[in-house]
Amino acid sequence: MRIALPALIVLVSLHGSAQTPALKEAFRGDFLIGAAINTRQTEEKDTAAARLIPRQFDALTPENIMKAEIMHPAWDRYNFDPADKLVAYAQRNHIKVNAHNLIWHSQLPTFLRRMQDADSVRAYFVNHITTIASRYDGQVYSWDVVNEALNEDGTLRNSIFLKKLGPDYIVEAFRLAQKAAPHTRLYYNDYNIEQPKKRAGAIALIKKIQAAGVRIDGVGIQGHWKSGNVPLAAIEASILEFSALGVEVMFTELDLSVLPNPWDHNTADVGQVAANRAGMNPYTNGLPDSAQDLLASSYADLFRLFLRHKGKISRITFWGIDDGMSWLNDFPIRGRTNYPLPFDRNYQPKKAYFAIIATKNP
Ligand code: 9MR
Repeated sequence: MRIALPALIVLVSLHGSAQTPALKEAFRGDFLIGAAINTRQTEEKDTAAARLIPRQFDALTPENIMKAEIMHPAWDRYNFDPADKLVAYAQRNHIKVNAHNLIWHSQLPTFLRRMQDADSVRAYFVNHITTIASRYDGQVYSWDVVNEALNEDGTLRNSIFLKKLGPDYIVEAFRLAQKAAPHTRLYYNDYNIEQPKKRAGAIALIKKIQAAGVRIDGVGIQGHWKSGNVPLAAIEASILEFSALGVEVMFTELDLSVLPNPWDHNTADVGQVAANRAGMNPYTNGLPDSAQDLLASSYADLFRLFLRHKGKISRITFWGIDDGMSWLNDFPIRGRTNYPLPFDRNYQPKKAYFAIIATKNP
């Protein structure tokens, strides 16, 4: 049987052969391409993932192991082992690590959640940032120093840190990180900060840090959006406004949910949950072509926008490698089957993957 050359190229590329450039190669010189990974992957327990990660990505973010709950389980006890392994894995594979994260209201260790007295919270805050940031200085490329400190209206979230330390705690977090990690880039990271009110809050916060003479190197827009409904105009305005502050702009937790939203708002607040009900989990037997196409065109629209502003964007990180590991299978409703990433449950590239790569050669 003879196969025409164009068909052959498509066949070959659909199987992810050497002819298809990897994401990191396609966007080399534009921005880093990262993914959130977990211990199963850094310990290389899964051979398909072990092959795929170093080929596709030049940046990684630990999805969970550097969060306070895991890294700092008791007042005087730190659990460095998983993060040390992750750093060694990244060094072996020449991948930059964005450490995630130092100060966040969520996933806090129990001893801190129970703490009433402000002096003890302050002592935790100083010890936590100083101990962890200094240990990994020169080992990781960057830190999400403060994560998700803002409400949707741009005011400060009423976290334990705001309540006990007051509104300057964010500047103080960056000041401590700067001292402990002089060789590490320091970022603020949040979801929905492309939206005008929350964006204005993030801009005020960055300006406040800068006015205090403290270093902040970048801002991470998480990018938990919906397939077919990506807020492109707000994203573009954010790229322009954030970069005008002289900081790197990054998209740090990109994924596009294809499932119905139980609410009329968009949030990545892990504290929020919704009940399951009929019609909320429509694709348990696979994603129909129409939904697959919509996901691909949504990703293509986004990457075209990213490329238009490539000089202002330093990294695009997907929140996970493959659809099977995505947090969106359990958020905001537990136990659904979502398809938000460029690789499917067998680590095979999806239409979205090829659509992303194709934005380089329109
Ligand atoms: O994807 C993460 C999930 O596995 C965890 O259970 C959850 C709570 O720690 O956090 C998820 O990651 C969040 C990230 O750390 C901050 N932005 C929102 C992300 C999705 O919830």
